[in-house]
Amino acid sequence: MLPSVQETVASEALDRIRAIVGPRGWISDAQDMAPYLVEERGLYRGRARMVVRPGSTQEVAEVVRVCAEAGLGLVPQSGNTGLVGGGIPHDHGEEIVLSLGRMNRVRAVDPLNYTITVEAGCVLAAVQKAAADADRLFPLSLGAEGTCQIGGNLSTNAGGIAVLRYGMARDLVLGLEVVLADGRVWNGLRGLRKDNTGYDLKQLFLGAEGTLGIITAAVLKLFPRPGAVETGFVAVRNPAAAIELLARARAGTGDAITAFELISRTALDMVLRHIPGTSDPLATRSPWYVLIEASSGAAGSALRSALEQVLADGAEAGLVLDGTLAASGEQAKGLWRLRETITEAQKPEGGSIKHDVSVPVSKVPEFIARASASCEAALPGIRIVAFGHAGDGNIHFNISQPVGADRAGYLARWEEFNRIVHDIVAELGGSISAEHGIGRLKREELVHYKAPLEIELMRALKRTLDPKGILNPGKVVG
Ligand code: FAD
Ligand code: 2HG
Ligand code: ZN
Repeated sequence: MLPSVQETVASEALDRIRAIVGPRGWISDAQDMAPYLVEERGLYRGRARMVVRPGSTQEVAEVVRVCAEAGLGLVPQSGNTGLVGGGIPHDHGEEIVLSLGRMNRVRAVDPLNYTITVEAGCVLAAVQKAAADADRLFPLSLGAEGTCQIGGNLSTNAGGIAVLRYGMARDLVLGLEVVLADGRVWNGLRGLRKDNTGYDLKQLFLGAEGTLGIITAAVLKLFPRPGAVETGFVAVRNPAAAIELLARARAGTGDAITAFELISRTALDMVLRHIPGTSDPLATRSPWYVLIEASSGAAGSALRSALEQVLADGAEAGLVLDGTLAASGEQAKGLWRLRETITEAQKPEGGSIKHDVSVPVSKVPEFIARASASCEAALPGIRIVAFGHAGDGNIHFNISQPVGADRAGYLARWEEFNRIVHDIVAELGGSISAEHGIGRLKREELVHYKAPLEIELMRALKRTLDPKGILNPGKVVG
């Protein structure tokens, strides 16, 4: 049988793409493509015509132009650590994965302007290191920082552990370079803190999950490196005590709290069970803990004293049951490891239905209490693994299957639990995706909970910036 016109066009386009990126810039061997076609937890698996790995913005632009002409769908991918299936192609196999990993140069560091200009494929940890080498801080920090890349961080508007002080990824960007859906390059690589020349176009691409353009480079904000950092692990009576402690800690340290992470005992137990080299830092067993970090510009012991006082007052008020402050950087790392390996530690426990939600900080205790009770009533034996960035009102309300239950059967109830948890979130004025994005996982949820006008505006933007629908088709609202 003769190939269809569509297939001939696609095959010619692939030839053109191979010529653009050269032999190092594409992969089509099934085994070599495999890591690009499955995500973190194996929930989404796809197929692709090819994985393209351009080495420059110019190459990205030419590849996009060819795809636009041939009507080929492109799925941008950075470190592939996303948790909503956004970077994985569909299983019809007609899309191309565009991996940014080879574009990993630091283009410039300007310590006096407190900025760094990086390409999209720079690993987050490498950006942090480049900043530190210039005696500056790039504060974005998350458990996946050794693998995720800045293009993915900006496209998901990543949050992480320092949002309380420094904001989300969006807040750390001054300028962007973006390849548009027709292959033109928008050079918005400005390092300005003030620029009111009309619409702030970069905001369209931040958090757009690759559906409106391909981010190829960014100018990021840097900060002074803190002179003192204190890290504590604290057993608290309950989530309400944690939130009360946060308010006191902010006031008692001159607003120096940089991270405030809530950890349930269930989550901690999973870490202690599955992550080698971890141990319980406290003698007191409690259903809830917080990992608290404070930083200040000035070196010295004032910050530690202030934090000690906050914890002592908290103990007197019955909020704090026990606690420890790290005595060294090594000890602090050990405490952070207990928090950052929770995602990993949930895997051996079977199916996990995840909810990355936010509510006003003051409503966190009510959310956890109501959602826990409703989920436990719906399926006795499920294990609530609630943890996360309580200081931002962002709770990872994950629920692990009952011990011994069938994984697939449990995961088939995902939508049912979504409705239970997300309805409570909506009643409390919260968001069904605090930091992980929409991708494929939450497309239907987005339509369910967003106002029709918001969906209409989002679709209008998509049509305007990507009229042929080639950029990450079927993700977010596409
Ligand atoms: P990918 O997964 O490759 O892509 C993510 C999305 O962005 C996809 O839709 C993709 O198509 C699009 N995209 C990628 N690159 C580009 C580009 N250059 N231009 C346009 N679109 C692009 N997330 C948080 O927010 N906070 C956390 O604390 C956090 N902790 C995590 C801990 C662990 C252990 C893991 C596994 C994940 C965690 N995540 C967290 C989720 C994930 O790390 C973030 O979403 C991260 O920002 C994704 O970056 P990435 O490079 O892996 O992107
Ligand atoms: C974190 O904060 C991540 O560790 C991942 O956002 C959360 O596993 C999760 O659901
Ligand atoms: Zn998180």
